[in-house]
Amino acid sequence: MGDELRLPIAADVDVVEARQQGRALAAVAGFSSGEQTVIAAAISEIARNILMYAKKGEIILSLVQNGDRQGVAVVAIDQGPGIPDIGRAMQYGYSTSHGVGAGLPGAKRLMDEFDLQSTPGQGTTVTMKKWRHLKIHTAFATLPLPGQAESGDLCLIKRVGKGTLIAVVDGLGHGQEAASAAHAAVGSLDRYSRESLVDLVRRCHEALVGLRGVVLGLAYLDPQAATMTWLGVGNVGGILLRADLGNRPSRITLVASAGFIGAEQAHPTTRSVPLALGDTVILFSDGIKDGFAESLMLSNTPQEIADFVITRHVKGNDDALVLVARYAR
Ligand SMILES: [Mn+2]
Repeated sequence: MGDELRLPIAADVDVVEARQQGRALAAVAGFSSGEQTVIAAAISEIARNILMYAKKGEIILSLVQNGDRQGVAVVAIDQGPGIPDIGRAMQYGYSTSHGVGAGLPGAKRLMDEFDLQSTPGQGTTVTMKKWRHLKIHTAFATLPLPGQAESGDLCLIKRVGKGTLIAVVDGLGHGQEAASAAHAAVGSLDRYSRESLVDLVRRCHEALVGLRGVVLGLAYLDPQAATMTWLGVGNVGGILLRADLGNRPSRITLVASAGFIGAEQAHPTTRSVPLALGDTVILFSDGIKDGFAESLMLSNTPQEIADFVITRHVKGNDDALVLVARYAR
């Protein structure tokens, strides 16, 4: 970190070089191939802007870090004539030259942060950054009650907007009727996944007319806001295990509302908690024994954790399901 790559820009070949170096640095920072292309394109635009208006200048590339996030910073400096009207220069389609690219507004659109400083007669400095957002990694494991063809425990893992909706649904009892109720509830969660968690509970309630009830744990993890909202109804478990044990409670337990969904309208309350890098959320049905958290290794992957819980902590007298989600790179 902190190492800068300074690239002179005075000819077309320099633009190509800056582009390639920017792509390489983005790869080092862990950006996907598609994101590398976006960053290279933004570098191209500001490097061409230097050639077009100032004839020569410099592009400075570096890795940057902000809390949990990593990214790439691109600074373009020239001592050219400067931009007399920045507002106008940032409008699409505006160009005093006969360039073709999307120019500065194009670069701004491609990056997460964009700052332009320009003094007529002295030059222009463009500073832009692209951040790698953390992701939600998920896994689950399930084990039906021995002798039953179908499990009454189901889960949903679905990308919704920028985040991920996760749910563990346990149809009351076990066997085919429990499975039918759980399928109806999960189908409803899937269909109305963009609605609020409280509305989703109502949707499940409506979908369960004439069927058995279900209990469920529901959470929406938003990697950009770094928050999780969750709720529970009935006998279902949820824990948030903190990756960083310093200064914070190392564990938060989901407090589920009493009852179940399907008979009376449930009115659960949602709770929001901030997420930090490496935090791990586990939702589980009551076929899993309580108290497994102490035995977990948070260095394991979500799938390893799910497999471990389903192998070692199943009660054996009910269907069992465990869902693991982690906020990580
Ligand atoms: Mn159960």
